[in-house]
Amino acid sequence: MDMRILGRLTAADALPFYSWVAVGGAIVTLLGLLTIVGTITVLGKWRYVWTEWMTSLDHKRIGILYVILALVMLVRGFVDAIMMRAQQAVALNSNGYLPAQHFDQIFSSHGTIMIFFMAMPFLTGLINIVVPQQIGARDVAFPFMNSVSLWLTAAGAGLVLISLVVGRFSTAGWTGYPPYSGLQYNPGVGVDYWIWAIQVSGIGTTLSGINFIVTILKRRAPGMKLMRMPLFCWTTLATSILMIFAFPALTVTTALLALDRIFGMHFFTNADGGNLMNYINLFWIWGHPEVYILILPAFGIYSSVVSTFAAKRLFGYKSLVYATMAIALLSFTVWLHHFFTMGAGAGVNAFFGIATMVIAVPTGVKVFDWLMTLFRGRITFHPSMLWALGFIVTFVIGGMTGVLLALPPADYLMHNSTFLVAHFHNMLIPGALFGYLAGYMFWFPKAFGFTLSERWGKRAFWCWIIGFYIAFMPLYVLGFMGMARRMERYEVAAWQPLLVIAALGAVVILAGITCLVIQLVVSIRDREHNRDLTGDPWDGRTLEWLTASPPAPYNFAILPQVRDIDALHDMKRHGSAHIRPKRYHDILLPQNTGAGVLIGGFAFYFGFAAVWHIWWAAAATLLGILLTAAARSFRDKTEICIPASEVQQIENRHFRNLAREGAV
Ligand code: HEM
Ligand SMILES: [Cu+2]
Repeated sequence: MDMRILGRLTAADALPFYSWVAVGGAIVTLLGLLTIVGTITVLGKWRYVWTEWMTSLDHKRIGILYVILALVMLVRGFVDAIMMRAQQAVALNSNGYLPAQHFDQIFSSHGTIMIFFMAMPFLTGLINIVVPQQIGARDVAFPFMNSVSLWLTAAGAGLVLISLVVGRFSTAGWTGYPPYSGLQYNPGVGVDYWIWAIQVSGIGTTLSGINFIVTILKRRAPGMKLMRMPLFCWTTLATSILMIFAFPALTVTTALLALDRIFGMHFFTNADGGNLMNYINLFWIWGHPEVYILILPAFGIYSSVVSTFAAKRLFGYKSLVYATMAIALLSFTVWLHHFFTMGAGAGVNAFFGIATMVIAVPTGVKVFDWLMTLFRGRITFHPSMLWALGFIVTFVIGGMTGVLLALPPADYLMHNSTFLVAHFHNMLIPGALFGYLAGYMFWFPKAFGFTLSERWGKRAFWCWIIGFYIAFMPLYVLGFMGMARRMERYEVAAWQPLLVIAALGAVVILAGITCLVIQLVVSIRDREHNRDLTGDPWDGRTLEWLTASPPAPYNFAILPQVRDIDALHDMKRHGSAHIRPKRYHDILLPQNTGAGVLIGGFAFYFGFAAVWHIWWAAAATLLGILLTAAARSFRDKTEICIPASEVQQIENRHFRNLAREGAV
């Protein structure tokens, strides 16, 4: 152990002078930070940002912050992707433009960012914004814990970003397999950044899982039986259950790896009594459920979108619920398909191969139900609907390549090839990201009170889907041609044309990302024109469309009474959607607190200190977290009261808007 004041942090090897590309990345990262801080300062908005957003315990605000984090990290993760595509397009018999070590950092940070800091915050953000409203609640069960989760996630993302400026990131891939991630082969700080970024954000995710489970079980409006919940609430429940069972496994795995690295323990070194296969088993006990944590919420979003824009009740509601829960359960039974080559017997491999294929059954049920919902529906081609349609077609292709990989003998040939890279992008881009983007365009007006430009949304969709096919279909072929994943240079001339095509596909996706940015900018510019005063721009079917857009801090002045699956649709049919109560009551809401931000800040410094072995600082920050949590728990007054008169004023405004639009 290092006992110097700054641990192993010395300016000489901390700064990224090993490659000009890395220096460029560091500068861009710093400029990005400066731009954000500078803009808020110049506009004089720090007070507003702090009191209205950073310290807010309102689930909708927390959700929006999560989504902003996800979109920023999507751009960062995509920059990594396009750099890799550019490198592989030119690296035939040459070193390309990226030093090997740097290329390795890029695929590691790309995978890590996309999974942990793009997809996870995106889905957590959407759940936060939508689920409490869909179940007719005023907030999540534990609003303060919600804020802690957000800031722990942000702290983890911060650690990945800072690794580009001070030190380096891991070169061991997003999975961090030993022995390469062990001290012997990877003595620098890269793997430690990876470990602590995951550790800090992973605890936030576990807390989120607890929060959503309790929220859904305890906070439903009167009459909202479990079997009347919108599908998105069901998939949230399933995802949250997976979060609380799977993430602790990851926490333990990376903690053991940290012990190996810091204290020379031997959990995962094959010498001295350890076994690296323990790591791989533990990692995928988290890792396989993780892909369903990413995909199930998207399934819920597609269910909402498809039934809304087909103007029909969801076909086979019950079968969708059972299929969701079956997928959640089965996801824990297949982890071994990630290492068929471990050397287990044929019987073990056959079991896990078949278990994997069984998941195709409930998934097929879902696809069937969505198609039947579309059948004879009055279809509106809103961009969200396009994402859903693009998903159905593309996801089925990815599913079939997955069944192929589930055959142990086939997997022996393909598992480390670009075929695998094509397969999992084929699942995760349509199966997760398209769903989040569909949800983003669907619920944006709910969060902000105006709709997003449909024209730019459609352009974004077409660029993404076309770009996806051009970028990833060649990788299937390259896999058959024997190209391994994670190659920074190669000598096989026949691969190059396909890699160039794949790079062009990434450029088309870049156009898609650009469209997303333009969409946001023009929609904000035209917001008065796109204003939605009813709170229900798509003739929605579920309760979130009953609230105003943006909703009052308390969502519902009077908790709604639920009598049907599509609660709002049912109310509209009976003319009972917007009935004024005789009188309003005082409403208690959680009071803002800076404690969540403080805990996130401490966690960031804890991670940084642990990476650099600055042990006194690590101890101090842990103490800081404990004291902050203790101080917060001693506070008696954690709620504010919105008096009935103020509720009435807010509701009057909403009813005036509804009247103006002819909705009441
Ligand atoms: C947006 C377009 C995307 C492009 C162009 C892209 C491209 C790439 C490339 C070139 C690689 C390295 C392939 C190799 O090993 O040779 C890669 C790896 C990977 N990508 Fe993506 N990607 C994209 C989106 C995503 C998304 C949305 C996710 C997850 C939600 C994701 C997750 C991963 C993971 C986990 C790896 C493996 C990293 C590793 O090898 O450790 N990617 N991607
Ligand atoms: Cu798996």
